[in-house]
Amino acid sequence: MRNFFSPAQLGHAPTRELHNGGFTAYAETPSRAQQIAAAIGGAEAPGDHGMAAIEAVHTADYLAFLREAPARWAAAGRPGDAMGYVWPIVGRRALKLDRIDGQIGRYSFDASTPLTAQTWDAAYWSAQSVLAATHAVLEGDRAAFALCRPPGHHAGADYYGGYCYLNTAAIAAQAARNAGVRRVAILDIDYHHGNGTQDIFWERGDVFYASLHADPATDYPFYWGHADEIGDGEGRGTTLNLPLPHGTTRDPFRRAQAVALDAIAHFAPDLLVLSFGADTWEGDPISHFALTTADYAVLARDIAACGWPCVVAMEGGYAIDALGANVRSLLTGF
Ligand code: Q9C
Ligand code: ZN
Repeated sequence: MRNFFSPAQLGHAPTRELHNGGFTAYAETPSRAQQIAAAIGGAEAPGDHGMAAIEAVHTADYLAFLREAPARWAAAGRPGDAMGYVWPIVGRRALKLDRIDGQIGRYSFDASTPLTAQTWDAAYWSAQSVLAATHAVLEGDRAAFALCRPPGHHAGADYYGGYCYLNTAAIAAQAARNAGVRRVAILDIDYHHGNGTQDIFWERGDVFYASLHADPATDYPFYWGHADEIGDGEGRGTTLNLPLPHGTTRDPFRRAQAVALDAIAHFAPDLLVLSFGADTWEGDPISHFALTTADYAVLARDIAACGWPCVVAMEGGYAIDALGANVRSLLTGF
């Protein structure tokens, strides 16, 4: 199985985030990617597939904002990383504002996701890694792994948040569609709901989104991922949310995954994108499920047994010392 990762993804290193009412060290560190790369025997640098696949998912004004915001923040005389502090209430007009602070509110949804001068390059190469894995699968590989970091599933077409800037799973799914793949399914087994991916494909009948995640009644991102969210319009019935309680162990997780795989099988995809977060691990510092390292291989075998060509995109996972072993365990299942 080929693995893809670019060293340019390491440049993004925000110093801190707002967490539980105070500033803490940023959890989504460059060392996450280094630990994973070391544990899986290294990774190939992706080629540069350019902007087209990114522009097929994200709006032009959002991409321009992401690229320009850090310089504008610095020009405003601000030290440190660009961080927002004001957000529009749901339903407010999407005003075209001038000041950087207003624009951060417009293009983000939380205070845990700073922008740095290196953020754009790292996110761009994270997207190139998933595109390289997608092309490997389109060219006949059964599965390929993209060591995406920064992660992607919280980023929408025109917003960032949850440590995510460009939605790598969505970029992979849309690139496959544009290459002629008729139906694509995304299975998201990160601890958190992939609100960005859900939003991007909400009204799409050609891309199925299924997610297992901590119940948003108790967990981030709170405002998405409830069981009654099923998509709309052409996409009505092609979104499936399976919230799970704190303490979830392998067997209930595996049963929920089987429900998702059944629904995906009914949809009959030609390709699967797996959004994989290892923050479901029992020792994760910001999460509350109880999967073990060995469980990931079991879950991956259940997925692989369905027979769909599979692009695996890395999402979360914050127990740095266990992260490499957890990803290696998952990949052995393919
Ligand atoms: N006090 C991913 O796993 N912080 N993102 C939650 C709770 C944001 C996680 C704060 C968690 C984002 C890709
Ligand atoms: Zn997560």
